[in-house]
Amino acid sequence: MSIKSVISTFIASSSAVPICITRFALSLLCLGSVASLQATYESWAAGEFTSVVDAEAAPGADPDSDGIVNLREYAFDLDPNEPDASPEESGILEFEGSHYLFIRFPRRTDASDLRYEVRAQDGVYDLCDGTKPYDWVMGSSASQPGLVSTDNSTNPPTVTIRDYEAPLEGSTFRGFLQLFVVLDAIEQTVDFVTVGDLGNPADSDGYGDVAYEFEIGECEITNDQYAEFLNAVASEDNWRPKGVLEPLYDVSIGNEARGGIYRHGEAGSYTYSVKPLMGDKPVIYISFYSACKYCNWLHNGKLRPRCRRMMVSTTEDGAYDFSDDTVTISNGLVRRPGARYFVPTEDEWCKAAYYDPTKSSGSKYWRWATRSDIEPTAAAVDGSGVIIIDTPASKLANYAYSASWDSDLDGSVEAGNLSAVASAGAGSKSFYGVADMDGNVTEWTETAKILSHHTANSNWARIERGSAWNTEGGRWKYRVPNKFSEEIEGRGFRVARILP
Ligand SMILES: [Ca+2]
Ligand SMILES: [Ca+2]
Ligand SMILES: [Ca+2]
Ligand SMILES: [Ca+2]
Repeated sequence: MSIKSVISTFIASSSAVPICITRFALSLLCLGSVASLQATYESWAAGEFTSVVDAEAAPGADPDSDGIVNLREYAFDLDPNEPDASPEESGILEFEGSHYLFIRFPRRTDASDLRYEVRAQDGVYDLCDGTKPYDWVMGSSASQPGLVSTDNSTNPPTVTIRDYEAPLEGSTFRGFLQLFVVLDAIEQTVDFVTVGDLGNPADSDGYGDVAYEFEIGECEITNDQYAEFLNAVASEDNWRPKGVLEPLYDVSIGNEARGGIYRHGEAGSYTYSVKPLMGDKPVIYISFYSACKYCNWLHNGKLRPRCRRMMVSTTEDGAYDFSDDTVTISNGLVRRPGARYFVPTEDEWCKAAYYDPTKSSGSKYWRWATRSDIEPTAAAVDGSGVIIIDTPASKLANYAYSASWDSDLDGSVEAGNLSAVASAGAGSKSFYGVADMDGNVTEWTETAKILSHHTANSNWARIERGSAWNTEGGRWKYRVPNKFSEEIEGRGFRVARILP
C-alpha cells in the first residue's frame, strides 16, 4: 500500500477534521500508528464488556436480547448492552425503469477485521452457485460498479446494495438478498521445511524411505490455525454431502481444560474463538477425517463456503475425496494424485523425524526425533505452557506428564499438558528442522493398518506416530494404529505438502 492510499483510507475513516489533521501528521511520521487507530472486534469488546473472554462477549452472543448478535452490533456501531432496533433495511428500488431488490445497512469504516458480504439468492433452497464469488464484497476489487451507493451524512455511513441482475419484472426474479458480516481472523500460515535426500534407505523396521522431495510442517497444527479453518467452513458442522457425519469440532475442544477453542452461537451461525494462552498449543480431539478435511481446505486455497453446495469443493474433495460413502468406512480414503496438502505417510513422517544423512556412525536414523540416540529430557513449562530451556543444547520433549500448567486459568494446574509448539527450541528439532515430533501430541499419519479386534465396517485404522504429553517415557519410535474416527486428548496432526 502506498503512503498516499494509507492516508486517504485514514481520512475517509475519520469524522472530526481537526483530529484528522493531527493524525494525518502522525501518520506521515509513523505509518504503524495508522493501524493502531483502527478498531478490532477484540478492542471493541474490551470497551463494552467486563471481560473479553466471558461468554457474553463472544461474537455470536446477544446479551441485550435485541436479536442482534454482538458481531453485528460491532459492525453496525450499536450498543451491545442496550436493545436496538435493527438498522438493516431492505426493499425494492427502481433503476433504469426496472425494479430490483436492495439491502441497506450502516457500515463502520474504522474496523480492520470486518467484511460485509451480500449474497443474492433465487430461492431459499437454492442457496448458491458454488462457481460464483460473493455477489458483493466490501472493499473487494470484485465489487460491481454501480451497485453500491454510500451515504456519508450518517455516522457510520449507510451503504445501499442493489441487486445487479434479475429485475422483479419478467419470468425469473430474485428471491433474496442477504447480508453476511464476517470477522476476518488474522491470516494463519503454516511454516514448512523441505525434506530432500531423495532415495534414502529405510530404517531397520522398514520405515522412512522416500524417493521424492516433499515439505512438512515445522509444527503441529495449532488452535489458532484450526480455529481459522472452523470459522471458514464450520458454521453448521453437522452437514456432509455424503459419508460420515463426523463433526470437525468435538465439544471436548471447548469443554476440556486442555482443549483450546470455544464455539459460540447456534448451528448455522457458529463462530469459534481461541481460548487465552491456547493459540500456540496443538489442537487436540481431532479425527483422521478432520485432519484430511483441513488438508482439503488448504489444497483448495482456504475457501470460505457460503452454502452447502460449496462444501463439496472446499472440505469434501481436493487432496482426499469424501464423496463416496464407501471410502470413509474402508481403506478407500487415499491421497489423490496431485494433492498439494496432505497428512504425511508413515514413511514421510519417519524420515522427517529420524533420518539424518550426516549422522556419522551406524544407522542414519536417530532413535529419537531430537536428533539423538539418548532419550530426551521430559520438558517443564512456564505458566503459559512454554517449554523452559536450560541450555540451548538440551534435548527436550513434552511427554510423561512433565509439562504442567493451568491451561483453563481456574487456579488449578493440570498435571501434564500441552506446550507451545516448537518451544523446545532449535536444539530439540530433527535434522530437517521439524519440532515436537517426539512429544506434545502424537500425530496422525496417512498409513493404514487393519485392526483385527474391530468390526468389519470399522476395521481400518491409521498409524499414529510420536509420543505425547500423556504417554510414558522410554517409548522410542512410538507407533500405534487407531480407528480414524477417534478423537482424543493426546493426539493432533501436522500437514505435509508437495507444491506443483
Ligand atoms: Ca444484541
Ligand atoms: Ca443492542
Ligand atoms: Ca486448570
Ligand atoms: Ca508431536
